[in-house]
Amino acid sequence: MGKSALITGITGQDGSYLTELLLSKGYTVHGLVRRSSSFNTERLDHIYQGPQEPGRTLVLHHADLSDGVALVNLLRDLRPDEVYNLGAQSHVRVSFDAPLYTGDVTGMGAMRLLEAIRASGIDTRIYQASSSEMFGATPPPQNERTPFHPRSPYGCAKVFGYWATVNYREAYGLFAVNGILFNHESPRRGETFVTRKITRAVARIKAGLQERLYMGNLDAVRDWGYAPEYVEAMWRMLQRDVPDDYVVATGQAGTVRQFLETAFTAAGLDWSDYVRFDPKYERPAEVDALIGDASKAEELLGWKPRVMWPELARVMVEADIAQLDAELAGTAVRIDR
Ligand code: NDP
Ligand code: GDR
Repeated sequence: MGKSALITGITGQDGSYLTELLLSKGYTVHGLVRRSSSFNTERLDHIYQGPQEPGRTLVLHHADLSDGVALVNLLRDLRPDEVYNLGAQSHVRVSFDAPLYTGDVTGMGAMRLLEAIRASGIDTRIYQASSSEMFGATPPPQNERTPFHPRSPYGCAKVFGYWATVNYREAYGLFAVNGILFNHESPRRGETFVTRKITRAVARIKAGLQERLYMGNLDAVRDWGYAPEYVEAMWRMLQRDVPDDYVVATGQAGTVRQFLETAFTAAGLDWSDYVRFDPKYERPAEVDALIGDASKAEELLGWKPRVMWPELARVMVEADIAQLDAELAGTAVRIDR
């Protein structure tokens, strides 16, 4: 029999790519989905399996990271071989507006899941989606030994989740790992994160549907990688003999301004004709520069990035143009890469 996994945050960017990866490896995948008043499973539509389908390998369950009892019940019933905790309020700017909620779901949610594993007494491995945002103000390059200095409620919550994961490993011998992932993007990236906001705007401006793009700090430096490659690293971390923590990054970074220029140029446009500043998109405290050193992941996981950010920008522009064309033609299809 194949392995089974439970993914929190299965409806998000990474959750959808990880599900595809695990299904391709013969896993049965269980996903934790939170209740929403409208459908929130769009990224999974192309692989969805209905409840009536015999022998289905993708099963969705309603629960929430804020509901510890639901997590215990779910884990006790499913007894998955692996758990991937990808669920979070993951938007840094929004975390300043909803700090307690972010702390509860993104930070305490990780602890609830760890405690649910311990309390249900099951033998499972757990991956915690830690973040380069934990490094915050500490200058690059950042690796596993770099001190944390978070700059947002989101960053603080991720630091809590990180140490909770280390603590459950040390205190209870849980196979618990932290993947410290730097920014990773794709055509499935949420529309309000900077890369997708830009590539989506490029497509709309090109089609004559949008005149301006309002942005915040263009000087921020980020190390953007390609999400499907990053979920492969998550899986590899749980296949090792010993639990450990790993940085996953490309090591190549650009400014938001450079990303803008590359994305607009890919569509034959000059970004400075369209982009304007709006302080609304600035943050009370900014993370100036993140550039990761993933040599440990390369050495121990055999993981290496292939797509660097300029190519990624072009891929995302192409995907957004194709998606918009399909929407305008009334033949909308998901762009899967
Ligand atoms: P997304 O924002 O695309 O997805 C977040 C997921 O969490 C969604 O499935 C969302 O559900 C779910 N979620 C939100 N609140 C709750 C809750 N209360 N209970 C259960 N689930 C909830 O994030 P990504 O896929 O980009 O990232 C995955 C994880 O990795 C996150 O934890 C993120 O913080 C972390 N991370 C991401 C990086 C990146 O660059 N993408 C880098 C480093 C870390 P819904 O669809 O209903 O909103
Ligand atoms: P980040 O990603 O905060 O790094 O967190 P985001 O794409 O939101 O911002 C990147 C940088 O761009 C600057 N910026 C803007 N950002 C947004 N969203 N909108 C704008 O208009 C804008 N203008 C400038 C930001 O100030 C920032 O410096 C992401 C999330 O996926 C986290 O969950 C994850 O942990 C980290 O990446 C690693």
